Amino acid sequence: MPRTIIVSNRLPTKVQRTADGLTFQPSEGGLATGLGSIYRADDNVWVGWPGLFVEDESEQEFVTAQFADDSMAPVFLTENEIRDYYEGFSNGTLWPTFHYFGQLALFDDDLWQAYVAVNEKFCQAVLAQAGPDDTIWVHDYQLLLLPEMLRQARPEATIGFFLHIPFPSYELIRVLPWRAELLRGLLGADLIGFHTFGYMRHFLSAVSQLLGLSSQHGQIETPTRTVLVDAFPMGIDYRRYADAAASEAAAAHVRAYREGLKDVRVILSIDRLDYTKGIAQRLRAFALLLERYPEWRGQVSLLMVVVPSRDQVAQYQELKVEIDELVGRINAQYRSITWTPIQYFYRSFPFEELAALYRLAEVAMVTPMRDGMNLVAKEFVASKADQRGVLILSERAGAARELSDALIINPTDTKQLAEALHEALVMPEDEQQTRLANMQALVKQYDVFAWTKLFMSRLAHAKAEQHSLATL
Ligand code: GDG
Repeated sequence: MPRTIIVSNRLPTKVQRTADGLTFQPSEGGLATGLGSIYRADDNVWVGWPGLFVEDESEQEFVTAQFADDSMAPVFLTENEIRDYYEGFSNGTLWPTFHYFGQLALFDDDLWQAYVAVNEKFCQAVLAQAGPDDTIWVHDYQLLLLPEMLRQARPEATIGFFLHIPFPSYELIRVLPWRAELLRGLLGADLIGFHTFGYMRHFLSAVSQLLGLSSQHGQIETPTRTVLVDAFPMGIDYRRYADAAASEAAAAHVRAYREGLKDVRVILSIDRLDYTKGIAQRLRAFALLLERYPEWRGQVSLLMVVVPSRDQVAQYQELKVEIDELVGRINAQYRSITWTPIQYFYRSFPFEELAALYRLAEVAMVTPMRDGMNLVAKEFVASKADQRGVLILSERAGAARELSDALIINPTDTKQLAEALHEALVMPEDEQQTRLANMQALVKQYDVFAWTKLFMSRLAHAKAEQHSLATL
């Protein structure tokens, strides 16, 4: 029976080195949840890096055996590969370029060579798993070259690719010395998916301007094949968030938090530490709210969760210092003995507590500078059983295309953001309800399971069309 091989940089399990040896924990990420139903079924398998350096051969065998029980095949990376392919080219070159932070991008041919070599390594790992009739679904910016490498090895294979981050304007892509290779790498796929039509348009324009390949209705004609390109906005496991937020466990957490917070109103902010997320701008907007509307002092707190991420990279360390200083300054300026303006956490929360935070908050500030989709926005919407709450959402998050009932803002416009905060805090309940009901209907219908199903069926369809054209 044909199988599905999922490929992503990280496996959907967190492996950690502790005093007692290696520990394995399922990841709660959206991708792991959405694809969980696929890769655990039949003989399907997920190929990826376990997320840490495993040098010892016997330890590698132990990890491989643990993963095999859960339908996963690990790709081990050396310390140099982690530094040059992952932290270097993926997070130091592609991540800033694709999020319009071109000035931060590294242009270093050694990093590029490591990226090519690791994509090759993934290719070998996939080929070791995949039979000729299997479907291969590759994910994200760390593996842009993989579709074409697989195509060279298996010309008939069914290969899908999904990009989780924005695809930027041609003007950013053209700056990359390796732009043509990257685009050709992607064109090895039969179907290339993006979160929005905007990203898809940018991709088609880059392919046309840099490779001279035209397209019609999302179909690119290469000299040898037709490649289909389409938008598939990723969803969440709606029920999981709605149920968790409505649970007695979440209610108990909320009661406990309320003892400390008293009746202060809560604005929520949750992200990984990243310069794309607009965390510092958000803090400045909150400070401006307190300055312009002194009536909110003592009444409202910003509960800000920053999840540690990429803390080996200098830019991320600098951003952490900037956020620490801003929080310190704003709290020192406005706080009282009984009220803290910003409740700041630099850590992650267990899922049950995250659900409680979504339930507790009246306003969520999701204001990235750029974000492929942003699942936090959808999770907040799903968590509001009583349909009370306001989402403030950046126009530059992919989610803004669908969640048009949020208060949509430009995250660099601090004044607009401060005004949106005020508007959210005074919004009548019936208006909150109408907006949330509209957004809930959408997030519920296009959940992560629908997303997976749609992508897989489009991929099967694209392949079938190619076959019928080839036999004409
Ligand atoms: C990339 C793209 C795109 C956060 N804090 C905690 C926690 N989280 C969970 C959230 C959410 C996930 O992490 C973050 O997902 P996002 O979509 O917001 O952002 P990225 O990590 O940058 O993801 C993004 C996504 O891929 C999917 O395609 O939407 O644009 O950048 O699920 O709930 N989970 C727990 N504790 C925390 O403290 N348990």
